[in-house]
Amino acid sequence: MSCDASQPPCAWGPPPPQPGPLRSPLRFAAAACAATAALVHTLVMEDHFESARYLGVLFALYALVCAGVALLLARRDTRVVWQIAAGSSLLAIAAYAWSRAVGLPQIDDDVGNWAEPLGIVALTAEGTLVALALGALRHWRAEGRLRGHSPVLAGTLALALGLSGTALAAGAPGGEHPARSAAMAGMPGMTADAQGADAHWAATQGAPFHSDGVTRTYYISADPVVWNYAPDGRNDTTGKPFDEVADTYVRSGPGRIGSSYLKCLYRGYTDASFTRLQPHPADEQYLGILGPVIRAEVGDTIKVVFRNTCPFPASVHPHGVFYEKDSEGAPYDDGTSGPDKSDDAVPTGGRHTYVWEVPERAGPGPGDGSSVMWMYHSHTDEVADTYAGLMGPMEITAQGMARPDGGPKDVDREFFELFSVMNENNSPFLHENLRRFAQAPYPNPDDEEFQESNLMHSINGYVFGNQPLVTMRRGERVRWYVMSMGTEVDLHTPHWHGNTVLVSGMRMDTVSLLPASMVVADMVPDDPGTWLFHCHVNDHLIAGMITRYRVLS
Ligand SMILES: [Cu+2]
Repeated sequence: MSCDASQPPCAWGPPPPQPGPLRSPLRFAAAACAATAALVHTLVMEDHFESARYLGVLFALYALVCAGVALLLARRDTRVVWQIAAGSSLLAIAAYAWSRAVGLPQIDDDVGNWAEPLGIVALTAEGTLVALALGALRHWRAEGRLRGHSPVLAGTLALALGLSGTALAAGAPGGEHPARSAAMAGMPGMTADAQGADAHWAATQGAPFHSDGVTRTYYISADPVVWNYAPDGRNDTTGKPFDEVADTYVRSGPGRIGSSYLKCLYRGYTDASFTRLQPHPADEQYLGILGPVIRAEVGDTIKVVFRNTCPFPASVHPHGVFYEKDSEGAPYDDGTSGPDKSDDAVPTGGRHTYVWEVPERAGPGPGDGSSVMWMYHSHTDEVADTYAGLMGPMEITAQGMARPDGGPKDVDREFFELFSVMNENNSPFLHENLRRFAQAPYPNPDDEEFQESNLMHSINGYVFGNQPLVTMRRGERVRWYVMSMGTEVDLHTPHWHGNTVLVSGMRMDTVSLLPASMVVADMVPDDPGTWLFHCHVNDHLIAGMITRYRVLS
């Protein structure tokens, strides 16, 4: 048969598309790229299901398509297989770019996250696959030059590259969104990988507690005590007599109570007979109105044998530790009855034994030092009880870190400081205090100036530097436990002159307190001298919330 050049198509014109094999020398390498893309998308499928269901479904479908393409490329070298390979990869690349540039429906936290390691591996595999497919479709043929095992070798190499790249990327720390990783890294004990998250949640506990430590018994009585906020009768921070501002709070006289008030305080006793007060050595006098320091180690059990001699019912309610309903110390409708109510309001002359367990979750967390602070206070009439003075500090030491008394053995000195505007107007003893300490004419209790005179801006129940000086040596490991109680005026900023502290890994010389917040601040003093330690809130500072500490060289 002859050929007429004027009648295309003919043997001399462009050849028609061939349905036969494309014979790309990199067929198996392309299959490896598809397999890599399938693997990467399988690895992140679950996360994407959690983010948005439709995205998880798309990831599953795409992983299936990739796996299919890999198999087909290895077995059937046809134009349509290469077209599917190129098309699906181009779609995936476009979706990736869209998710990073604009964001997908329901998901915008990937915007800007171009450096995700697994994403880069997938993009590389898909980009290579597109390039190989285009090459194969545009007649990039082996033409018999590549024979034997070369295509299989190329495929094996590409697969090895894809698998190792995927493994490296999956283990890379940057596998999360950078902003999310940074935010999580900011949380103590929190890392962005799954293992870190597991460790974080394990540290919050939840398992039943089995005590494997000792039982530490404290004998604590709520006793009526006359308390003087300024026993030295002068301003010890200035070394001078009280000025007019100080007199607002400390001077007694007609219609003014002064610096002494009848209060109800927690006091420690030596045993259940409650006949001998726990000795208060000179270096503990600074504790002032605070109840005895309760110390325990993780694993221990704390037992508080409580007696109430105050003229109103009281309780002991702890923070942080584990208690059952008979040891909570707070009356409310909690569905309990009988013995489970005996802790709520111990009447005058009554007793109750509180049992508190000390599981891991009551002790130091991943970002804490060797001990943490809690408090205990009466919660029968929470407001009146705490203004009466029924508050105390508690510290829990990490397992294996405790001295025999329960305090941390890596600390040389510990100080407990309560910053509170004691509102004596809300004390259950207000009328008794007026009768005992003020002179006639007696004021209307609603009188604003009278009320102001009863706001005792105190540290451990001391004002204007009257707290006994606490002393430490340069280079000692000093742990300060500071807390606040009260109402909206009780936002305090304890500030140390001369030295700095470390709080949760951050250096500061002023810490922030709100009512019932507790902060542990570690100091290794390097600056000997007598230094101010005061609340930095102006109103509080001028009203007497100021004391001093001394560092010996
Ligand atoms: Cu303050």
